[in-house]
Amino acid sequence: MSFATSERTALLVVDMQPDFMPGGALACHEGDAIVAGIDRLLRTRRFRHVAATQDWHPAGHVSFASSHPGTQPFQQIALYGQPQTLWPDHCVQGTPGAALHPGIDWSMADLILRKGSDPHVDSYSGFRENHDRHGARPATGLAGWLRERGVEEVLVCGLARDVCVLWTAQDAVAAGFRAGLLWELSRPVTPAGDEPTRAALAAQGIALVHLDG
Ligand code: VGL
Ligand code: ZN
Repeated sequence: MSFATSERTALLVVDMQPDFMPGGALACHEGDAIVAGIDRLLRTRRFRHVAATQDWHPAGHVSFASSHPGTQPFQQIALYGQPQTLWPDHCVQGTPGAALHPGIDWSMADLILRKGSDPHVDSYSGFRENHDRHGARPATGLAGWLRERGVEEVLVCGLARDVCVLWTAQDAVAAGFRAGLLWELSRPVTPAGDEPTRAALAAQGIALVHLDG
């Protein structure tokens, strides 16, 4: 897909935070490699609408392995009847690892949306929390924010390609937006996740967008 933007296109920058960088609490593979590119893209001022998400968990969050005695990070458990991957403690509210990455000029971000602050529910997507204890996926309000601004199409970049970026793109489509994933401006937690990610994008009509396209 070529990379044309209009007044009706929004850029969504997902979870660009130190904890997701190499050496961080929940490092993404080559997560630091996309910092400069995202900064450059923002500085082009090509996007009329820019929203950033910030993973923002209270200490003791339900997604932390440390909250479930006897478990290890990256293990899966059942939570409210749904699979939940357990993670190392990460993006704890107010800690340096949870900050917006200082290598990006955030001036162009119109909205900074924090997610994952319910101690009992994880939240990968910028649009909806993961399944809660009642089986619902509460909305964050992002779809309404975009719709009220006349947005019809979103381009998603950031971290992690196989987790929060993918879920955000999928929920964008479910909310009625066209969606594309900026492949070169995302990186996975697990490189082995790239094939399933490509398959999920193809199955759900999410465009794989190349910056030089
Ligand atoms: C993420 C796992 C847990 C992400 C956030 O930003 O992709 N992954 N929390
Ligand atoms: Zn998280």
